[in-house]
Amino acid sequence: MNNHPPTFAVVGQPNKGKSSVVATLARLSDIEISARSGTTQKSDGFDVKTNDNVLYRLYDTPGFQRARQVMHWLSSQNPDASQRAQTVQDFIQYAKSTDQFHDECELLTPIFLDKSSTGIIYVVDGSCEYHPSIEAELEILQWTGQPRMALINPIESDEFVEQWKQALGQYFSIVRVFNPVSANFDEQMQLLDGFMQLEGNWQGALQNAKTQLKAEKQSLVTLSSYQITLMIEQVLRLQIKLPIVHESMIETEKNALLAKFKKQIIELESNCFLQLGLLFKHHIQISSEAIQMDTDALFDKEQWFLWGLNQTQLVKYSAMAGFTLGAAIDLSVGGASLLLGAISGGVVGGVGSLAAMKYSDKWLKDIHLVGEKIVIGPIGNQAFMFALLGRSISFLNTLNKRNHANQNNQIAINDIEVKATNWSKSLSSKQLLELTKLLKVVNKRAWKLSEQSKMQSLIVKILDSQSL
Ligand SMILES: Nc1nc2c(ncn2[C@@H]2O[C@H](COP(=O)(O)OP(=O)(O)OP(=O)(O)O)[C@@H](O)[C@H]2O)c(=O)[nH]1
Ligand SMILES: [Mg+2]
Repeated sequence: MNNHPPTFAVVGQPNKGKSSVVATLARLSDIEISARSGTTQKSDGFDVKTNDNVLYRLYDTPGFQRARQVMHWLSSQNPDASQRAQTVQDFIQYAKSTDQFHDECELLTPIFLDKSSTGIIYVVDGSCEYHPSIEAELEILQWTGQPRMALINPIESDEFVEQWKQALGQYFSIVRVFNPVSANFDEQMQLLDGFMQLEGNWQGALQNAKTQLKAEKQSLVTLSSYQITLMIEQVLRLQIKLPIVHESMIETEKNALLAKFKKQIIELESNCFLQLGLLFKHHIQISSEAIQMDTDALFDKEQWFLWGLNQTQLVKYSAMAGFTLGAAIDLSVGGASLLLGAISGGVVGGVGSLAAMKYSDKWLKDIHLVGEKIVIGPIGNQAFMFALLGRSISFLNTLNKRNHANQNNQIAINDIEVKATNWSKSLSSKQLLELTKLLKVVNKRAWKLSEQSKMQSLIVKILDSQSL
């Protein structure tokens, strides 16, 4: 099977999304896609693979330029229906000897590279009106005699989709609407079902491709959950210390130390996002500006309840898990000071917490004196812990939804929108309590292997329910 994977040539007029279809299906982030017509100049084959297994192959091609002249040449050879495919191949030879039909030669050549398994995917734009001038293209493709499917890409709208369906139905056994920028995984798999209908010989290979791609998707979930688990552990264990040479240093150094602490946290998170990007084969852009904006977002307490658990859940599960001090302080003075208490309770474990209250910046409560050192961290704030988890889940959702056709804008790390992902709904009360306890534990000591894998499996549970 691997010697002759099913092969498809993606053809059509210039600028209709051919390269976009290839990029999405083959998950390529470096294929050239642009609003400029005539971007693709040469045919190029791309393997859709899992590990080193080639499942099927796609050819990206330049668009038709002189279809009517080609059709004229073909008709002038006067072949009967049984000779038409051969006539198209004769044309390719003829075109190689002239420089008039560069694009047609490039786009037709892959169709005949392996006669037994090359299908044609013809891409049109459903937001543009159908025009009979393209019928020469449709006829040429019909003359090749190869299995053919048409994809209507509603680039800007679906205004003319029905019209295209009527016209293309005359020339293609399968006509589908497919938007390479937004098509989700299931829609991509449905294309494979269509290819199977086109050609019985592809059944086994494409069924196998579907199975492999689904398994790969599941392994992405597992690998992602591992990366997130590691990151959460690193962030929640982070502590930095600064020796105090003289007491007057405390005031001057504490802000610098706090900034350094935040920076290290955001770097741990960014690094995790980079790794997730690599897994999903997306370029992640991490500029220093993005990091600054993201630092502001991550440390914006207003956003924590959106990312993580809401206040009621937080109080409930914290109390059940034994985060009692922070919660007790909060409850006595009302909801608004919930965070204050949580920070001081979690970080200094009681004694230092009230003394720490005198600092106006809430984050400075994490700074305390231990012997002759200023110590910051680890962060004991539960709202923050859940927010950290929620942000990575939301980032993963963004990555997962982003098709490779959508590559003009690289994903910036601060693209993660603040919104309730409702991830906590995918866990039972028992599992939420387990999660709270795990987060509490890691604030005090590194996770044991069994705890790490428990954390990972809770994250897998969440990711699965987000239909990643
Ligand atoms: N919004 C939106 N834009 C799309 C879609 N498909 C393609 N585009 C845009 O349309 C333009 C052309 O896409 P390409 O994939 O480069 O088209 P092509 O057919 O390969 O173009 P050539 O190589 O020039 O023949 C790019 O700006 C794409 O981002 C779509 O489904 N939605
Ligand atoms: Mg192209």
